[in-house]
Amino acid sequence: MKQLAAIAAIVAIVAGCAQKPITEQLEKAAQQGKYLYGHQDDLMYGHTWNATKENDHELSRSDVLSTAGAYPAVLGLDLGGIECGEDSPYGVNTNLDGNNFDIQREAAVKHYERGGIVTLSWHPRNPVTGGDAWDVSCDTVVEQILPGGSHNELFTLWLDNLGDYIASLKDKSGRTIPVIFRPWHEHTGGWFWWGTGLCTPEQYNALWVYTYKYLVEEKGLVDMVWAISPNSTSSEFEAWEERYPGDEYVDLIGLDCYQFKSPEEDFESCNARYIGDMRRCLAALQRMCEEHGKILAVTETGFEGLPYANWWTEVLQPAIDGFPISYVLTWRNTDEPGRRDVHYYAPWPGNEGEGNFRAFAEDAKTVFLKK
Ligand code: BMA
Repeated sequence: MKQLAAIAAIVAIVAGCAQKPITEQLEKAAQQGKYLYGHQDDLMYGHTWNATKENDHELSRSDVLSTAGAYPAVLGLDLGGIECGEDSPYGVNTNLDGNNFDIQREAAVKHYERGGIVTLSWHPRNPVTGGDAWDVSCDTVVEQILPGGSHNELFTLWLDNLGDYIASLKDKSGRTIPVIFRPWHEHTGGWFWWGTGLCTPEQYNALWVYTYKYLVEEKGLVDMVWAISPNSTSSEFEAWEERYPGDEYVDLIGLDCYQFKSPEEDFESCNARYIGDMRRCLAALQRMCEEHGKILAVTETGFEGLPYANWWTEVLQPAIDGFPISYVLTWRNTDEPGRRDVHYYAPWPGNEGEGNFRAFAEDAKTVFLKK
């Protein structure tokens, strides 16, 4: 009998391990009709401050905390530049948006220890041309970095640097924290070197599987939730299914969908268009998630500069409510002089959208981190 119990315990442990730690948190929110709120680089900088520039290791500031009264539940961080190791073109130990990678590591761990979820995106340089993620001047980059290609060795080294950094995100007990990893995003658009028109669906899927196997099997990063994020501009839903590496390699399917307004357009039609696009895409993605047994999210969204004061409750919520999304993340609030009054996606103290954002945070459906 004792032996049976021991076997049962081992089976339970193994079965328990199979469930990735974060997935439960995300699934629970979606099942309760709630969604976590996320903000990119939230602890790293805001409208008038920057942890890297001030060498601030406290990491207690947040534009979201200052306006909504609570930290976002999801913290987005980007690894662009880590692949180059010491040769990061953005400066020593610095990511593409100026974050110091050591401070960023501390931010990730702090957020996790406060009970939050960390999601890592990655805007890697172009390994063939030496340009950035947006350099689409060469349409054979993916082909050249896959096994057998001329730049496979360099790319594998890049994955190694990336994996080392992710593995170094350790909590107090020395364990690597679980994260949502979201590589090769917006691949149904044509603006990143891994996008549509720059590689075949087979090559895209092979790139994903190569990345997965390297990070999971070689680097031992077994707790990552793998998120794939097609973008909304493509109305061909088949493209989402075609550029999908397979259920074994994906845990979450998210949508990247922004609101854009031309000067001629009025808010009424612009808001309606965004709500319509989002709902049409989320309906299709919900179906896809159900068919594949995956978690749904809005992995990136926002209206740059929040030009519509009641955006949160009058535009964003009507766009996403009713879908079983686990989280919704808005993009970053830069502090760069000359850009900070334009490039922000969450309110900051004194911004006219503050009140409406607080209403959004107080809504029973949204999940923030209590202080
Ligand atoms: C874009 C902008 C850029 C930034 C990039 C990666 O949408 O915010 O300034 O470098 O995301 O974070």
